[in-house]
Amino acid sequence: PTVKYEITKRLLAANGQPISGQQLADDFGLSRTAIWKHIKELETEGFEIDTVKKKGYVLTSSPDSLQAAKIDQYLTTKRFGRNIHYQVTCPSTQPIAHQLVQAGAPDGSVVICEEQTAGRGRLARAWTSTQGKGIWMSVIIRPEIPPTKAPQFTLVAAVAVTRAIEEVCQVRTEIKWPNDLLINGKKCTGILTELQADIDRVQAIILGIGVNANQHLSDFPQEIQSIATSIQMVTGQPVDRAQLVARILHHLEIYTDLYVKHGFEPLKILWESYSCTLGKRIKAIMIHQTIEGMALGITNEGVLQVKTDDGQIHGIYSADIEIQN
Ligand code: BTX
Repeated sequence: PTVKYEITKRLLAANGQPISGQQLADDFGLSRTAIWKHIKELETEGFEIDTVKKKGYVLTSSPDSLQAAKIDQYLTTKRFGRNIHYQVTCPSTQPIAHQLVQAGAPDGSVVICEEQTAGRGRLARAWTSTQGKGIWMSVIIRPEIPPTKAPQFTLVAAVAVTRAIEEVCQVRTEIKWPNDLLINGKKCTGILTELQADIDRVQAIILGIGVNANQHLSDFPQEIQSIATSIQMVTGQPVDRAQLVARILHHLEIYTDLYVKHGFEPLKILWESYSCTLGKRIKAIMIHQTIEGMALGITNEGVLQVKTDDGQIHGIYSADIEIQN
């Protein structure tokens, strides 16, 4: 961690109380001028800092950003989010996370940004990631599981994000199998699970999570305005994104550990309670095939069971789902 990061953390933790420049200088073994330079830099990043004579620096307001120090103040985890790579803008957080996996980044590392210029969904689709309005992050998870179990992580993540949104924003999202979270039938979150693996062992799961937090309708491109929504559009309240990130990581760590220890079964009940897919007539659109029928449930492996009109039951591993009423 850099000195600037440590100073930011101290200012945030001081809760509006002054921190003496001399104290900071002593603690970091720097001159007071060096500290002052860091303070000036923070001001250019949107932190408002008053200098109170003989008392020191007072943080009066901080920018709505997702830099590590902002998330850190809410973190309750042991591993997840303890190593945050923050960028203001990037094409996509996924390739950066893939590179960090190669470089040995530890379990729970996070890549997060304010804006993605080439955010991606599944099957090379685009994910709109407007500057400062959402949560665009990739979490590196290194579970001891075989590669065949990796797709279930999408479901584990869906439960974690649903619970976090419910707790921080007081709004209930529904999970549309496998990877969408909806509010009032519109998409507010997408999850993209990617993998680096050997034949028999997962090296890392790179879990891409995109949450629409504070967009207004006009922030979305025209072509998705009828299918997308943000939390603020529903609740009317701005979302504290840093707090929501910390809560997502909180649940993600707990559920990852639960999953690695006991498998998907204990999470299945939670997943089902949030699902809007089960018990409905659906169309499952796959690359080579489309299946229409009743969504009966998911197996202990997270496979969707669909019963077609001829009475046959099909196991679906990956598809786009249309819910028919
Ligand atoms: P998906 O393939 O299920 O959804 C992509 C589709 O969703 C698009 O084709 C479009 O119709 C619609 N869409 C695009 N942007 C949005 C949006 N902001 N809100 C609602 N609907 C939208 C879902 O893929 C997986 C998305 C993962 C995004 C994260 S963000 C951090 C990480 N980095 C990255 O590039 N992707 C992941």
